[in-house]
Amino acid sequence: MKELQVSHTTLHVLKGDITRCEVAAIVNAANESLLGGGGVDGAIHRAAGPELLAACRLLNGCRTGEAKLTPGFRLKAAHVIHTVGPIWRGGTQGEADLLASCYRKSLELADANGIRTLAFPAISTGIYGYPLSQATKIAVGTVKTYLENHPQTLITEIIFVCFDDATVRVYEQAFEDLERRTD
Ligand code: AR6
Repeated sequence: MKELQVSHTTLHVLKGDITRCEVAAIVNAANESLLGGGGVDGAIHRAAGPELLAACRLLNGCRTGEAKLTPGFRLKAAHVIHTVGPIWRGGTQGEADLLASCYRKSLELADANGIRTLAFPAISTGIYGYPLSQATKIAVGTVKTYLENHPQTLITEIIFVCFDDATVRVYEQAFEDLERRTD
């Protein structure tokens, strides 16, 4: 599927289930309790096994826009980066900054832990109701800016994992828009 090169890092769009990704870390779209939930969070906890919940209990939750790290336990990924996206409340409650912060903090945590490959879900666009095209621009734009501002990053591969075709199309469009802007 579509790729975008940003300095020495390749961004990919992939359709599928993030729990099956063979990367060093997968990002979880969690809630502030970090004690599990539905959507991608539920899928990650099921695939990682009960040890993940036990590890999350020790973290004392996570504020919206922040990120915390655990092992991946039974996942193929060695690590899970748990981040908490904003609940969409019409766009006037700082949602865009908080969503950008999720991506930035996740990348900082990856770099701080020597993680070279990671996969993001479309944070906040499911149960939390963030409009998909706006969220996607923030996701791809924030990652690109981070990579441009961190030439020493260890990260070589970032996969945006989309659960359905509609999401794939929106991410591919966002890649094309960025490509066009740098031509
Ligand atoms: N792999 C990849 N993407 C997935 C998967 C999967 N296995 N499952 C769902 N998605 P959501 P949010 C997509 O609702 O909006 C939880 O209860 C999904 O189609 O998982 O940030 C938490 O505990 C959508 O595109 O996360 C929080 O309470 C995207 O992942 C709340 O939901 C995000 O949807 C967080 O809501």
